Formats: sequence, structure tokens, C-alpha cells
Amino acid sequence: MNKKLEFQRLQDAEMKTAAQSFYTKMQSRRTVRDFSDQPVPAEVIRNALLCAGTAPSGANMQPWHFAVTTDPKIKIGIKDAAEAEEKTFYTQRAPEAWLDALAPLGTDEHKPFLSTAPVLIGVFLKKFTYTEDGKRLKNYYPYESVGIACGLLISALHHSGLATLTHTPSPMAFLNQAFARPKTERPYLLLVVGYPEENCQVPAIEKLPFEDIVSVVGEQTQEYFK
Ligand code: IYR
Repeated sequence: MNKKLEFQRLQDAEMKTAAQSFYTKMQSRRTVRDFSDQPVPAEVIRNALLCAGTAPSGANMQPWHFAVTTDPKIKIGIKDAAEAEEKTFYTQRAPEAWLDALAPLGTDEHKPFLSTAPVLIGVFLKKFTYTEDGKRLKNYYPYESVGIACGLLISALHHSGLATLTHTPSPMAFLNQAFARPKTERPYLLLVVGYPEENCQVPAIEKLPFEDIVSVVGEQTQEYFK
């Protein structure tokens, strides 16, 4: 049942270079809101989705589904539905504090990128897996698992030279209909994928430094990180 792991061990120097260059690469990722309508190679999207599917998941249940579309009609349908939801969010539902937190991003209810960007990926979370013989199996840690898969997907797309926007229309039940997914799957997020528009601007935000996101615990560990 088990098989031997083929693990590729790197030399120390190679490891350090790999870690540094991967961090440098990921540091250059920015969420983009102004997309070009230029098509992107299907092969790149396919491989990024396969990469997402390599994510670890509770009991390897793989509780995700990725629905992908490049179809203009479907994208316009998603845009119209998302904008209708967002309008009530921005004008009625969002508490003042949430609007204040969003202000630096400059977002509003208009989502032109949903029809401009060449590819939309709807990510769905499955709390259960339905087997062919009609059994319902519980999926373990589905939220954690799908979150990890999305991280891999975004990283793979960035690594391949594409920009993304992690979009969370609220509420997003309309995504089931738009992507023809059963009610048993929960819309998790909508990933917008493409090239940035020429002269695309992004907010001047910064990421927290190491000291603010990591605590180095124990004397020995402090020595280790010196
Ligand atoms: N879903 C809304 C609001 C929004 C919420 C968060 I949290 C963001 O980081 C960005 C936007 C919208 O997409 O405009």
C-alpha cells in the first residue's frame, strides 16, 4: 500500500538560493484590479490548476472544485450579479469600520475586471464527497485545505507570469448558478486571472516585517536565528 518517497535533497547552498529567490519572486506579487483583455495560454491555467490540486488536504479528501471560464457571456453574468451584491454591500450592509479598512484599496461596487480579464476561476469547497454508489463521505478540514490550495494556485499563476485578484463577492451564492455547480458545493472565492492593464497602478501597501509576524521561541531558537 505504501511506496518509497523519492525526496530530492538539495545542497545547502542550493537550498539558500532557492529559498531566497522564491521569496523574492513571491514578494513581487501584487493583487491587481485593472486587467487587460489579452488572452492567456490555456496551458498555463491548466498547470496552475493541477498545481492547486497537489495541495495537502484532510485525509487527502481533496475537498475542492475549480470552475474555470473564459466565456464572455458567463463573465458578464458573473459581473452583473457580483455588482448587484456589492452595491448593497457598499451602500447598506458594510459597517463603517469595514469601509474605512477598504478605503486605501479604493474598491467600490464596480467590478469591470470580471468581464475584462480573460479567465475567471470559481473555487468551491465541498464539505462532503459523494461517491459513485451514492455514499456521502465527510471531508476533514475543508476550509484549511481549500485555503492552502488557493495559496498554491495564486503562487503558481504568479510564478507563471500572470496577475490575479482574489475576489470575494458577498454573498456569492450566485456563483453556483453561474458556474453550474451543485448546491452541495460552497463558493469559496473567485479568482480573476490575466495580465495587468498597461500602466496598471496598485495601492502602495507593505507587508509586515519578520519580527511582527514571527515569534522566535526558546533560547536555542534565538541562537539558531542569529
Ligand atoms: N467584496 C467587496 C469588498 C472587499 C472586501 C475585502 I476584506 C477586500 O480585501 C476587498 C474588497 C469587493 O470586492 O469590493
